[in-house]
Amino acid sequence: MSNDPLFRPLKVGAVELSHRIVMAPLTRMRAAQPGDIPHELNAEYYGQRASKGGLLITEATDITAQAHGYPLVPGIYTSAQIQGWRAVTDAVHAKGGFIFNQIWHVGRISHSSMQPDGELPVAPSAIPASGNHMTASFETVPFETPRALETFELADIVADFAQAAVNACEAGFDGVEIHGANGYLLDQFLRTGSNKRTDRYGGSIENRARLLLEVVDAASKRIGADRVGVRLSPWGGFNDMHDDDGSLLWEYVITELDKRGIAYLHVIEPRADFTSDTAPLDADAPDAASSFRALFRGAFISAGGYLPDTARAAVAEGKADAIAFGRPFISNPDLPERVRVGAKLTAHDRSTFYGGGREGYTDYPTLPQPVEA
Ligand code: 8OZ
Repeated sequence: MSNDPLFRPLKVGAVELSHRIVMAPLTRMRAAQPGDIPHELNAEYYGQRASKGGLLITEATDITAQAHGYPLVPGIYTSAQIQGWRAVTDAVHAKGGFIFNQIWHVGRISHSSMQPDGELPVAPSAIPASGNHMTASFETVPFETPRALETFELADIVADFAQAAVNACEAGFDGVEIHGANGYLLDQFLRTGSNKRTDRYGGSIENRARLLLEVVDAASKRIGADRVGVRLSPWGGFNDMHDDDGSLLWEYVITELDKRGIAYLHVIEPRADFTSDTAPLDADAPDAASSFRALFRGAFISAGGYLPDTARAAVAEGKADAIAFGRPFISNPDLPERVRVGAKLTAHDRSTFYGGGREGYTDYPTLPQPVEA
């Protein structure tokens, strides 16, 4: 067994990883149009980042047309999309890797130009996020006031998530990650700033957590809890998130997730600002991994501004079982190997993160391959 804590095996639900360097979900806006369909270029990108026994989590993927909130992001609700993802999962499995599909509904973080029939985005309550969003054609506009979902519509959203999980398995994914983070629909239900409902999905912590937990239960029933992960962003403020309950909300949600025996919990540290490359890590932010690790018995993945050394230390201390890297995985397709040998990392170029083709996507270099004797 390796002396390096990052290179020890780890069971994550139904899969057995051989190392603990996970590729974080990363929106890249490069699905084929029309139809938001994953294609060969995406398969090449994920295939480049696959490693034997390593786990990749895909970019956030629409569960329905209503779930859509950014141009050019992929879906997992049409047969063409499922077929497109098949090339991605094949490319990853060919290298002995594993891949989970992150499934999302953006809720109010959308714009009517991207919604079916030009309707308003939907949300727990008719409260817009502050600030601006993009339209289907990448124009910047203020957020629209969303339409509050009726109670009867929530059962459909739960069923849509569960169907997306089934579709993901049909596409060859090893499991799904339910996106409960970063101010999208499930997070909008969790937090008091965006959820003012008076039905059983609003008010108390139990009520606000109900939609997320129903989604987890429905997906688990269809594909098995050992193929379901959940991502949360405790205390995170991205997309205008606010909450009045401090730690209590997160303690309740994580305790409930623990009872369900899901494959993993993936937690974003609030110290990191993934929209900036210059903002330093916030030393005063609470430490989510230290706060919640003990509440969850499955695999615990921590994300947010890690470097190889801080990742190694976090795993060695038992703060997390595995570490998800975002930006370093964009610019280092062979990140696990570079971390293993201590090689220098290539810097990323933020200007090519979203949209476009190969540039900044599949053209980052790998280490020279050792020559066979
Ligand atoms: C950056 C840009 C667009 C989407 C998230 C899926 O925040 C995202 C996202 C991030 O989780």
